Amino acid sequence: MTTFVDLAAWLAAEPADAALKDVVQSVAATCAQISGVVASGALSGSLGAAGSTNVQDEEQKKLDVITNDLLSDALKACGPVAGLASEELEEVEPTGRVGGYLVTFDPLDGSSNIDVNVSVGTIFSVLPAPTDHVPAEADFLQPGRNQVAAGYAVYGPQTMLVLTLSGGVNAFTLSADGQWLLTHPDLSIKPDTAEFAINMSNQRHWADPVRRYIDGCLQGKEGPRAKNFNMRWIASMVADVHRIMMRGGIFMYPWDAREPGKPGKLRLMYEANPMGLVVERAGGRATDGAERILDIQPTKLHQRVPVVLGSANEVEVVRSEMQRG
Ligand code: P6P
Repeated sequence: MTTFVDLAAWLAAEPADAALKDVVQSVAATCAQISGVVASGALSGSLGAAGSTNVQDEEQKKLDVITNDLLSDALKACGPVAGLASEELEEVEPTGRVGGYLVTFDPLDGSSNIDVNVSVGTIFSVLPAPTDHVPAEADFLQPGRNQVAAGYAVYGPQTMLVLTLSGGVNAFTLSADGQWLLTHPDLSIKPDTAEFAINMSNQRHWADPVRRYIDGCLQGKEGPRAKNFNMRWIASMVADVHRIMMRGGIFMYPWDAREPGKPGKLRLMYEANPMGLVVERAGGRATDGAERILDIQPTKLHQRVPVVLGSANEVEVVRSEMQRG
């Protein structure tokens, strides 16, 4: 019978600040709670629209609101948290405390999939808080390389928590009795892949480099890539990224001409940055097509960025196409 290390024991051995471990424990415990709420679905009356829209002008699902409240309440009660920011909240929320950490999160990513029972997830990012004042929005606008921890929970056939603190990337599976057990230590992303993830319905709106890259993949063995590619698109970033963490691949949500003023759909502070840290720590790459995601200096809390991430050598192929213009 295999025995597994639980999250508390793994954190105890992790060379990180005790206060940071408290923050991670708080997020992990809340994700375990969210797993139960998501799994109950219609039985708990938590499916369907909330009848409101968020700061992104997106229709909120009931579970967007429920999960946002669970995470906000937990983090406000967690001593080392000085402030939080959420995809579902227009403004940052200081806790009144000074020092410690800032947490940004997407409480339920992929929520358009909830009502059709497809995997969704929670994404979180932890940044250092200012040491001499109660944090304001400007204090959150740090480049992703400043993150001291990041990760996600994916609510799928298994509920898993994937996180990185000071070292590599480790994945925990939620047991029937609510324990996070270390089942996938030291995740590493294969540098090469033959699997791409992109929403093909936007093809006519892409810039030329993206169109050239995907055309090359679609030409298969007879084309410039000299190999056949497979395609996946779950429309839940957490699920698409998790697949890449487990078997390699490339995920793309590039700029497109549908809304030319928008750089992309995904948000920097609580989607691209945390996923970028996890992917890089597992040996992958995360760019906006050209520049490293973690080097982008944020200017707005809810700013969007184009995202290309996954197997290092494949992300480089896209970057070369972008350089050609
Ligand atoms: P589309 C979910 O709404 C999300 O923010 C990501 O999780 C996902 O990758 C993307 O949007 C899906 O977008 O345009 O394919 O529905």
